Amino acid sequence: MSKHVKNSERSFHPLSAPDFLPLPQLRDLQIQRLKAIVQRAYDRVALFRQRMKERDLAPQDLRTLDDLAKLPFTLKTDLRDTYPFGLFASPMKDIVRLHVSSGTTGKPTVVAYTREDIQVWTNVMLRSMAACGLHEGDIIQNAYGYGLFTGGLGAHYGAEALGATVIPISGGNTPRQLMVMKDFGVTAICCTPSYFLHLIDQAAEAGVNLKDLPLRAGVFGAEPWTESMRRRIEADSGIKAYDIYGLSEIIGPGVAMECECQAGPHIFEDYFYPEIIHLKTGKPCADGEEGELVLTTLGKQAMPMIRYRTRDITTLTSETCECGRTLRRIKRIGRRADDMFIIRGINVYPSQVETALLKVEGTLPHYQIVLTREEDLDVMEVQVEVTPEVFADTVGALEQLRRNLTKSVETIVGVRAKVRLVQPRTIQRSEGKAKRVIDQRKM
Ligand code: DLL
Repeated sequence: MSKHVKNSERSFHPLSAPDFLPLPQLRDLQIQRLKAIVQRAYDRVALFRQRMKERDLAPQDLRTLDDLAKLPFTLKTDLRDTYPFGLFASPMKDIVRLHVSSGTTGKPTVVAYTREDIQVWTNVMLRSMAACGLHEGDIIQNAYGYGLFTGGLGAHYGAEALGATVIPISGGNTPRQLMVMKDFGVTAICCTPSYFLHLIDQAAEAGVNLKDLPLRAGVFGAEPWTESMRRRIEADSGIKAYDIYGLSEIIGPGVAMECECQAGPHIFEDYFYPEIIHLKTGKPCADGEEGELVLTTLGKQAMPMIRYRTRDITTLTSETCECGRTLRRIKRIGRRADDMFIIRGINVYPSQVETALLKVEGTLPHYQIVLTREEDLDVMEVQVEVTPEVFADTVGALEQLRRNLTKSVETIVGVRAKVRLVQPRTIQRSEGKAKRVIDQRKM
C-alpha cells in the first residue's frame, strides 16, 4: 500500500478551520485584530508610539487593511537598539518564555511570548502539521534544535497538540537519529532540509533503506532550499517533503506552511498579515511581484511586530490553491535582501564573524567566509589575515591564536568554524563592497 494518502481521503483537523475562512470573513478578522494590535503597540511600546507621532499618525487612522501601508516599518536594528527588552508590550510577569535569534553583531535579538502567544504558536504549528497530512497517531521525530532556537520547542508543542507522539531528539547524533527512526516506527520528521539529505546519506552507508520505513513526510525549513533538493529528497527517501517558513521575530516556525499540494507555503493570515514591498522604495508590490516580505503580527501580545521587514525575498499570490485554503501563498524563499546566511539552521551575519575576530588580538580586519558542504553538512571556513609580526611567530603561537579565534567565533556566532590564518594581503581586496562570503554550497 502507498505510504501517501489520496486527496479524497485527506482529513482536516477541526482547528484548521481558519485556513478555509471565506475571504470577506478573513479580511474582517484581520482588520479587527490589526486595530487592536496597533493600539496595543502604541500604548505600550515607546519606539512605535514615537514613530507614529513623527508621522502625525494615531491608531484611529487605521481604518482599512490598505491603511497599514502608512505605518512605520520595524527593522532588525530596532531590536538591537532596544536590546534586550525594549520592544516588549507586556510586563515581565506576563511573559512566560524568551527565545533569541542572531543579532547583526555581538548580541542576539530577544523575542518574548505570553501564555496566549504560546497558544497561538501551538495553534499555527498544529495547523502546519495538519496541512501536510499529519494527524493523531503519527510518530514525529523532532530533530530541530531545542533551546534558544525556536525550531525545537515550536514544532514540539504543535505536534503534541495535534495528538501525535513527539520524539524530542533535537539536532545532531546521526546514528542515534537513524536508530530511533527505525526502531520507533517514525512516520514524520522535522529538521532542516540539508540535515535530512545528510541523514539519507548516512542511512545508505549504514545499509538502511528509508523507503522500507514507515516514514512518509518531512517538515523542512529554517534555511533556503530548492525544488531540486525536494526532488532529490523525495526520490531517495520515498517521503513527501514540505516547506515550512518562519522567523523568531514574528513567532518562530509556523508563519507559513505548505499543504499537500506542495505549491508554496500558505501564510497563516489570521495571525500574520503579509505585504510585499519594493526593496528600494518600500512601496507595496502587486500580487505576484517579487519583493521583500513584510509581516505584521495580528495576535502577538508580548512583542507585537508592526510591518517587520523580514529581508526575505519572495512573491505573494492570492491564486486559489487546490486544497481549498483561502490563505495566500508565498514562493519558496531563496534569497535575502541582506548578507545574512544560514549554516546548519543557524543564522549568521558576516558582521558577527567580524566582531568575533576583532575581539582577538593579532588579526587584521581582512577576512573571508567560505561555505561548503561535506557529506551534505554545511562547513564554514573563516580565513583571516594576521599581522606581519604574528605571522612571523612560532607555530605554537599561531596555533594558539587559531584556537582563540575559533572559540571567539563559536561564542559569538554559535557555529564551530574552521579558522585559517593567512598572510597579510592575501585576501582579495575589492574596489567596492568587500565580498565577505563565498558560498560554494550546491543545492
Ligand atoms: O528559522 C524558524 C524556523 C524553525 C522556521 C524551523 C522553519 C523551521 P530564525 O532562526 O529566526 O527562525 O530564522 C529566520 O530563516 O528570515 C529566513 O531567512 C530563514 N528561513 C526560515 N524558514 C525558511 C524556509 C527560524 N522554509 C530566517 N526557506 C528567515 C527559506 C527560511 N528560508
